[in-house]
Amino acid sequence: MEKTYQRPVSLYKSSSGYCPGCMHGVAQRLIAELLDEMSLRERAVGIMPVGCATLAYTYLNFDTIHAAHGRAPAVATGYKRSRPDSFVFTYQGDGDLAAIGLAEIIHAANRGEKFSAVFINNSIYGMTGGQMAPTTLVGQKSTTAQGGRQVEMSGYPIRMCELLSTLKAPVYVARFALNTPANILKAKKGIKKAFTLQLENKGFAFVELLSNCPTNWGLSPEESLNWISENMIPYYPLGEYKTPEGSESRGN
Ligand SMILES: Cc1ncc(C[n+]2csc(CCOP(=O)(O)OP(=O)(O)O)c2C)c(N)n1
Ligand code: SF4
Repeated sequence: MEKTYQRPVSLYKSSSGYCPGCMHGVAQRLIAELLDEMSLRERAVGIMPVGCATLAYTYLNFDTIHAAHGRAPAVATGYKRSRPDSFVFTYQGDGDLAAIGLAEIIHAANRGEKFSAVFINNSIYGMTGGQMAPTTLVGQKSTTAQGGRQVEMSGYPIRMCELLSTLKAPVYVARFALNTPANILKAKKGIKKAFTLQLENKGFAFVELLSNCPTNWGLSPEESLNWISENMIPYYPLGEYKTPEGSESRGN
């Protein structure tokens, strides 16, 4: 019988320490599958953030570097510039990328650095117990906003794709979601597009993935996936915001 499902070589044979139902594991598996399929494992280096996202280095079977808070784009810049033949990607959560490291990501994107950025938006700080992040939705409760996010106090949730796609340099800016099998397959295609553009030496690519945090949202894994559809996607529309062709195709 043909074996259609197997562990990518780019993924260690270990059990996951992520909370049950957390989609970080799915996002990381997509990356591992692509590195295998695109024969990139030997020259890949993943730049890891702080937060639950960083645990990726425990599971990914290729070189990784752990960057200080929010500094993954700066480390990726240095690595890629000094070793242009390497394949470099960052993997960051929303606390790391959109709060602590907001300047780093904006300037790396604006310089058109030739690496790929994978951004996990789970609307909250996962690892440190569910504080409000720049992506926390209006009214969404968190440990530091127990009555729900209030615009008067905290402003509106930041939409990273919309913000970065106003810059001239990035070649690809797109948002996908990990809430359904169909959307997971679309996300894989989007990450592949970003990786391919790097291989073609085209420039900076940014892929946002709407994800979940069942533990800090206080929901079951299934409820958390529904919560993405009902609450996150309406505020964070899916689609390609910037492509090399200059076209836009939102809402797919
Ligand atoms: C009290 C405290 N403040 C700040 C930090 C630094 N820190 C480490 S992980 C993290 C949260 C990261 O959240 P996010 O980037 O959203 O990633 P996730 O955990 O959701 O993957 C922060 C702020 C810390 N460890 N402890
Ligand atoms: S705390 Fe949230 S983001 Fe972290 S592993 Fe658990 S579910 Fe995932």
